[in-house]
Amino acid sequence: MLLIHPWIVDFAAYDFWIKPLGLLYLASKLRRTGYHVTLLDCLDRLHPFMRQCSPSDKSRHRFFGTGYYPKEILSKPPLLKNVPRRYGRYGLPMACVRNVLSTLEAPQIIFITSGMTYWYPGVFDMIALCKTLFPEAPVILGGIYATLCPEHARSKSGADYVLPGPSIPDALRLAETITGFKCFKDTKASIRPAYDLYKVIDTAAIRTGIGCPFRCPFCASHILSSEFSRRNPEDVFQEIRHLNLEMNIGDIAFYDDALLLDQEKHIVPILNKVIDSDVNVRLHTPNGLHPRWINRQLAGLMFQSGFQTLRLSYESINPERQKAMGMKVTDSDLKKAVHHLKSSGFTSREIGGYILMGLPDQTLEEVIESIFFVFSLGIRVSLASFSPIPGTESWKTAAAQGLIDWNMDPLLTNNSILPMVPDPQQKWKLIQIKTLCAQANQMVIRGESPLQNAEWRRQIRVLSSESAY
Ligand code: B12
Repeated sequence: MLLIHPWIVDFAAYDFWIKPLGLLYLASKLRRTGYHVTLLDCLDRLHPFMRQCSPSDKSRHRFFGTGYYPKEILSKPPLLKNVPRRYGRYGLPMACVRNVLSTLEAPQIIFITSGMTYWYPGVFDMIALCKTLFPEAPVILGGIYATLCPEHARSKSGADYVLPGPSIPDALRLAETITGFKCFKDTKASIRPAYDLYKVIDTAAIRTGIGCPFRCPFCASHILSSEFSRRNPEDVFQEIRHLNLEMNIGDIAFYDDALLLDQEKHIVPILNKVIDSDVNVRLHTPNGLHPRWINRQLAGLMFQSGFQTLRLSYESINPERQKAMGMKVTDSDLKKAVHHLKSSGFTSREIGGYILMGLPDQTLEEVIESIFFVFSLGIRVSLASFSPIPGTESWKTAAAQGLIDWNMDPLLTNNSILPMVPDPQQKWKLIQIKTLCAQANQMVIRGESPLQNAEWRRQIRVLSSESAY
């Protein structure tokens, strides 16, 4: 069985502890039922072939195991031809992937995962390559794009089977049918991602539960998994311990959507176990945390257990917008969370607040006021560009208002192009705001406040005073 995590095809990409968690769970399950499994992760920056095909460049490796990918420039698809940025394929260069694949014995089945919906060109290129190199092997496609855009994937990807959703059991049944191999019965209750398939690995992603009980209008979590369930804290701790002490992994990122919910039964025991053990790991939450649940006790446990990168979901200062998200966070929640985190020992550079920009009904003032508020708390700003996701409430509203087409090509929802901001001038201003925020974050890192910097304030204010959209 050959399992593949294809490239990212986009205008920009950065490795924030990206690992194909779903595919690694599938690998583990396939192995336990008796198959021989090989992994090709095109986004593995430590892949031994990466150095051969793309000479090592130290600057690619940055803090805590994150970093840049090599990029091969591609011509833009016609739908994106007017975007004034360079489009490309991120990850192991094509020649390198061909080399890796040509050393393999022909697989019986190829399983391919998929990430963001608008990264589908990388998936299609991989399927085409597999069909050329291994014409006999059926290709099974799963993952996020396959779940959110199943019809698109079925009609256009070239995969033999598209399995949307949490489809690992379906994939096992299909493998049995295709190969005629009678699988072993897998009796073990817990399953772990097969990280040992990497030759060299220094970071990992972990999920302590699936789904999310909230229904934020812009988020697809409930479509990807309709149930919300959590793993046993002891099982999660054992996984962290194994990754850290047996695999020597120093950085672990949580991929959960609601990590802190029901903390006394979940994250508190997990962190207590980490603190009371010989585990020595840096923990990160690239996916935002709910600030309301960060109290003094939890902040202390997070500090002691080794959290290094904390991203708090704030989204916006606009009270109407906060209401539309079910009051999941208020200004005072964010303020209190930051206070507890800082009193526990976290510094400004370690904490960031997510702000959404580029929403269809959002003014520039809303974005700027949200930025000012987050900087007033002495933490960094992480600006997330809004992109409508098929099946979400935001998608339905935008389609009903005629802002997007129901059958819109996923490429047009790329967050880099701010798809819900039609006016090029407004787009340009938001990009300027992003650049100014990056400069301001550097000030925060140096211990300065951007709000005390008159020139910075002037530059950002000029953008808002010109016009709102
Ligand atoms: C962790 C995460 C990230 C990580 C990176 C993850 C990655 N590997 O790429 C970080 C924090 C960096 C990130 C960033 C962003 N993310 Co994000 N992220 C997630 C999150 C929370 C989890 C994804 C995940 O790995 N899940 C864990 C594994 C186990 O699940 P899975 O891969 O889906 O696999 C399951 C099945 O699909 C199946 N499966 C998987 N592969 C295969 C293969 C086969 C063959 C089979 C049979 C089955 C199968 O098995 C698994 C078990 O059921 C999802 C939300 C969610 N709940 O899934 C959002 C999500 C994917 N992100 C989303 C967004 C919008 C973003 C951002 C654009 C946010 C922003 N505006 O800045 C950025 C952009 C990233 C970029 N351009 O680089 C959207 C998707 C948007 C889209 N159009 O596709 C999601 C759905 C969240 C949302 N808002 O609704 N993200």
